[in-house]
Amino acid sequence: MNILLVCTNRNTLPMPVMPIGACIIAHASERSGHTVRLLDLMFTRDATAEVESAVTGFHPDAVGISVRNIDNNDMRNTVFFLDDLRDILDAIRTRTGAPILLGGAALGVMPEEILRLGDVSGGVIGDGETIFPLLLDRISQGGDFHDLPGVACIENGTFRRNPPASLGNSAPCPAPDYHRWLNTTAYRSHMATVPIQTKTGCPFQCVYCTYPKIEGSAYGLKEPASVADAVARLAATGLRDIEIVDSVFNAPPEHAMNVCAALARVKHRARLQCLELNPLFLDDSLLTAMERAGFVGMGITLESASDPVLRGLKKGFTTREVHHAAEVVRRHGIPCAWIFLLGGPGETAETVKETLRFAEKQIRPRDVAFFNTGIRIYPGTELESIARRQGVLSRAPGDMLSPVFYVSPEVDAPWVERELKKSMNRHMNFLNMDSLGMSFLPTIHRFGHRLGFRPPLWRHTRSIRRCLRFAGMDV
Ligand code: B12
Repeated sequence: MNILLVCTNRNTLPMPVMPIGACIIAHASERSGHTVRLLDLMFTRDATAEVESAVTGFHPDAVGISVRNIDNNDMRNTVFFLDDLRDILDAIRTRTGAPILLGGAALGVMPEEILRLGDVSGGVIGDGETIFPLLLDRISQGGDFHDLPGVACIENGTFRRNPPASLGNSAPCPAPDYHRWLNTTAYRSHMATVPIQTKTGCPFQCVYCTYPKIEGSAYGLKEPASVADAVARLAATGLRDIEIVDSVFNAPPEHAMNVCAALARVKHRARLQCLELNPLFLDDSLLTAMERAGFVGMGITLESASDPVLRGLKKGFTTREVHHAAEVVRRHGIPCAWIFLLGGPGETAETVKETLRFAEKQIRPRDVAFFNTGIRIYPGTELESIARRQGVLSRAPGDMLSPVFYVSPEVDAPWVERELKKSMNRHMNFLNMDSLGMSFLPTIHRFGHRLGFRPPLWRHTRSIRRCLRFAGMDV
């Protein structure tokens, strides 16, 4: 069959991200004997026109749509991405009667609401690479596919979904041939990193988080040697800035150590990074292993440095681990981005001050602190129940596709922003959501790339902010 895959993500902030999931699906569909075309809308001028022309010219027997982002998770400058999706689905449906199937992280977060956006045949929640080819087989044989694991649909107006299949451990690490499917030159010139996954699944129970909904809460570990092999292969094709996109890289800790050891054994020439480390499993042996493996950047997702908030968010660690992580990081050379989420359950003026104090005192000037204020509330999360109980949320669960945010009723959001801004004025290595949403950030990325800078660009936050402020900008 002719299979058209459309990647709908056009968001270039904070930088464009390569659609790893869609590339994996494209590869799996081709391996099953189909003729596949992947249309990546990231750098297109007129998305609807591109989609129309692809449908008319390629005559697809099935269309797969990859949907990554619902919104930008930014409470003050909210951008909602799914109006575009509606237009794209309409454009496809008016030109073909072929089944339209959705997939991608956004579908895992709010499947029902997204499936209701257009006239689609269904969607696959979670792992697409095993289910999508099976689903295509059924379509090619004129059969029904609605009993397959992970498939969701709207049937006679009612939402239905099957439990997802478990991927199991020791699967090989998928490393799609990005050059084959994407305009890799455009991505690289925007400082995009090349995604790779060492596992699926997230067993943590952070109250706000959607990761277990998207990937399941049981781990599916990729074989460490195959991760190293994939990294080496990608780097050999010039894709050297590789980012591990696991929900949390260093959990389970033995797996992260095994992956690092496997990476250290091969000569890969890649510059590795990962933005999701849990302080609970962060120690000298991990950072030494990461240094040997070739990491040039890492992120620690603390969210807070105050115990009442860490408890309220159910992070599973305390300020003891937070301070220990800071000590460990100082003993190593890998540049570090510390990620904070202000305004969670239990946040008060005092806890905000405690977190800012931690950042000001414990974070090395050459590292970066990134702060977001206000937490996106997703239906089905514990944060939704907390918000309803506290009277912060009144919208119906089915009405939460357009973004809604939580800020602890015990703290005033504009006050938090002002305190943060004061701290940012004193510390040029601090960033907030305004910094990530700057409309000229893509220009900075392209300029930086031309000058020979390579990801992660946040390593140069202090110099960039100083230059922009010198030019009169309030950043
Ligand atoms: C790593 C990550 C990042 C990294 C990406 C680095 C990189 N080089 O790729 C960084 C930090 C840069 C980032 C940025 C952002 N991210 Co992010 N990110 C993630 C994370 C943790 C993993 C994404 C990933 O690569 N997964 C691995 C791949 C293999 O999975 P996948 O692409 O989803 O594909 C699988 C399935 O979805 C499915 N599938 C995919 N497409 C298709 C198509 C069909 C037809 C089918 C059948 C199946 C299918 O099969 C695939 C293989 O199994 C997810 C959370 C999560 N656990 O998914 C959030 C997530 C995707 N991000 C999210 C958001 C909001 C953002 C930002 C907007 C945040 C911000 N304000 O800056 C930006 C947007 C960036 C952009 N330009 O679009 C949201 C999106 C949903 C939402 N709430 O709107 C998520 C879900 C987290 C959340 N808050 O819930 N992100």
